[in-house]
Amino acid sequence: MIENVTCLAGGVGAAKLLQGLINVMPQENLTVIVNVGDDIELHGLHISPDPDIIMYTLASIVDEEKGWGIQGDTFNFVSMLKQYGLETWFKLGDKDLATHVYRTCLIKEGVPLSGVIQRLCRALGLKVNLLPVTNQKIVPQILTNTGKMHFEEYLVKRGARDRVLDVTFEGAELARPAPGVIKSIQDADGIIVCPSNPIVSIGPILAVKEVRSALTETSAKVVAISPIVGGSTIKGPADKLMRGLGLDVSAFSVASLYRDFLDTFILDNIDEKMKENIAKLGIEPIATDTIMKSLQDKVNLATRTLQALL
Ligand code: FO1
Repeated sequence: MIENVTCLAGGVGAAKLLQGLINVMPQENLTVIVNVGDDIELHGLHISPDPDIIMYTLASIVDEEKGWGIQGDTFNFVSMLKQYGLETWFKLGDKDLATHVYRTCLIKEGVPLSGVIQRLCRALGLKVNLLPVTNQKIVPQILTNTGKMHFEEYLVKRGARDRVLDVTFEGAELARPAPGVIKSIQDADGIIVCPSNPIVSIGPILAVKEVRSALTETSAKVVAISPIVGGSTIKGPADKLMRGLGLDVSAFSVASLYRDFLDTFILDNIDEKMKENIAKLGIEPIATDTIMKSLQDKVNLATRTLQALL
């Protein structure tokens, strides 16, 4: 019987699966370990994209079309910043701004990121247990042909146009798992690696001390869903990052990255032919429809994933 489920999650792709999961299981039994490697300080504010995307999505206030930010939000703040000649490449909506201001105030008062996320979740009526993988900084540095930069600068400011040469995680050695993270892996009846960017979303989570070993040691089944379908990403730059690191851009390549702790890998029907090679890694392959457009798609994939945990 699968009661307590722990997920490893990044941003948009993970949020869609989680939306399906909370429709088929109690939120109280769902723990989400979320990437904080996209976090960035802009305009003196602590911005935390992946936790915010998950919270807004589960609270049904996310801008569905973009996958981030708050639906119907206005952008008066950034247009006034522009008038002052400040950089506005990262579009902060006016309602979204409240989240960054509140988070920054709490952090200034000494509240750890885990406490901030807990307060935001409760205020948004969420019962899911959302944990940052660490309360410290772990910042992916994208080394490109034009220099080293923050992931958001690479993706948003420069439109992922630079050639990726390497990705490193600044602060990984010192980053400790946030309270409850390791325990949520050890106590889980099942673990899901969401369809997120394996390099800069799941990568930073796995880079935090003890997380990877907890995943290899747990008796619970670990199931991942491929973020790569038919050799490309649904959204985001995972394909460019993988190619830059000399990795094949394929479902098989993602399964190989997780092979030391993975039991089952869910890939899209379009990649059915990869099942045999994935099985040779000692991982059970499951082919299904993994494209999540409608809520029903999300519920179907969530249901299929929970079945795979049995
Ligand atoms: N992505 C963009 O492509 N452009 C933006 O202006 C932008 C603003 C933004 C503001 C808040 C937030 O939580 C996310 C935002 N994102 C934006 C998404 C973000 O860059 C990435 O999608 C995630 O970091 C990937 O997980």
